Formats: sequence, structure tokens, C-alpha cells
Amino acid sequence: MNGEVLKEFDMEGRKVQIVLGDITLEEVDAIVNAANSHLKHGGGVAGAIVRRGGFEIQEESDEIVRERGPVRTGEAVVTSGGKLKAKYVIHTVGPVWRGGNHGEDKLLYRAVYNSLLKAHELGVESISMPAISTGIYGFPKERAVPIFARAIADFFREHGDSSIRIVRICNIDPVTAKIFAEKFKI
Ligand code: AR6
Repeated sequence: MNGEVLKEFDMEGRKVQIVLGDITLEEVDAIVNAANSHLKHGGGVAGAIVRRGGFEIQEESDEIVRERGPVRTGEAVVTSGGKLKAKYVIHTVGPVWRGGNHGEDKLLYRAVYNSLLKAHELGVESISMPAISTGIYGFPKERAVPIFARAIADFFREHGDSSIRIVRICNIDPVTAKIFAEKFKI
């Protein structure tokens, strides 16, 4: 398995792991992409996913935007995983940090929650997600961690029947991964 598990939690009978590693190498059913509304996967984790998974992920994304318009902040859509080990990429749009008084917390919560909901609808067992919004979008990492924890806990409380058995929060940056490992609480 790719990555180093820094911490592991039990949440409503499911495993949540904080992982230091490259999400594009994750051996899970679905990975989450931290996308923008136009699904133009240029930089950050999005660029890395398309580089490793192949341009078909970008083409499928373009088709989604053509059909339904831009993806709103907090929403999630699905493409194939292209050449990745993961079968699906769930693209969610986190909030751009604008100081904290523009609904950013709620929107990040929704991005995490709705990504899990998509995975649940796909019937997958394992999912790996990055620290959505905490890179180019500037969301403070320490503030993001309890939002991830709450969204995952709420999701499992509300979907006791979910196929999802394991959620990995995977970050390539050791500093961010460490913050998640230290601050994540259930
Ligand atoms: N594996 C795991 N984590 C990664 C990887 C990787 N390969 N690469 C970066 N990270 P970001 P955002 C971490 O900027 O803030 C894109 O251009 C990184 O350390 O990718 O939501 C999109 O197209 C950080 O903690 O996403 C949007 O325009 C986290 O992933 C915009 O950036 C998220 O960083 C979205 O910005």
C-alpha cells in the first residue's frame, strides 16, 4: 500500500487513516480530487491526478461541465480513474479562503460530506481524500482538520448502511500530514 499511516481511528465501525503519501498512487476504489468549478485540472493535486491518470480524466471532466455547467463549491461529481489504480475520481470543489466569514467552514464540510456521499452511491469500500482547500485555495490547515472529522463522523452516523469501510486522508506534504495526525479527533 502506498503511503505511511500516521494515525488510525475507528469511527462508527469504519477506519479513518491519516496518511503521508501521494494520493495518485493510492490503492483504493476512489480518490477525491480538490478541483475548481470548471474542472480545469492544472495545478496542485488536480494536476498530479491528470498527469498520472491520463488526459481522459480531463476529457471526462470537460464533458461534465459542458453538460451541466460549472460545479458549485461544496458539490462533487465523478469521472473514471483513467490509468490510476483507483476506479473513480470524485471531483469536489472546496472553498477559496476569504478570511473565514464567507461560509468557508460550511462549504468545506459540504465538500467532504458530498464526496463521501458520491462514494457511497458508487458502492465503494475504500476512499482516499486530500486536504481539500488547504493548498492553492488557502484554507488554514489547523482549522480544516475538525471540519473533516465532523463531516466524516456525521456521514457515517447518517449512513449506517454505507459500503464505505475505510477513509484515508492522504497528503504529500509532511507538514500538513502531521497537522492532520495531531489535530484529528473523533
Ligand atoms: N497527493 C496528496 N496530496 C497532495 C498532492 C498529492 N499528489 N499534491 C498536493 N497535495 P491543492 P486546493 C496536497 O492546492 O487548495 C488546483 O489547481 C497539498 O499539500 O491541490 O483545494 C485545482 O485545479 C494540499 O494540502 O487544492 C484548483 O484550482 C492539498 O493537497 C485549486 O488547485 C490541497 O491542495 C484547488 O486548491
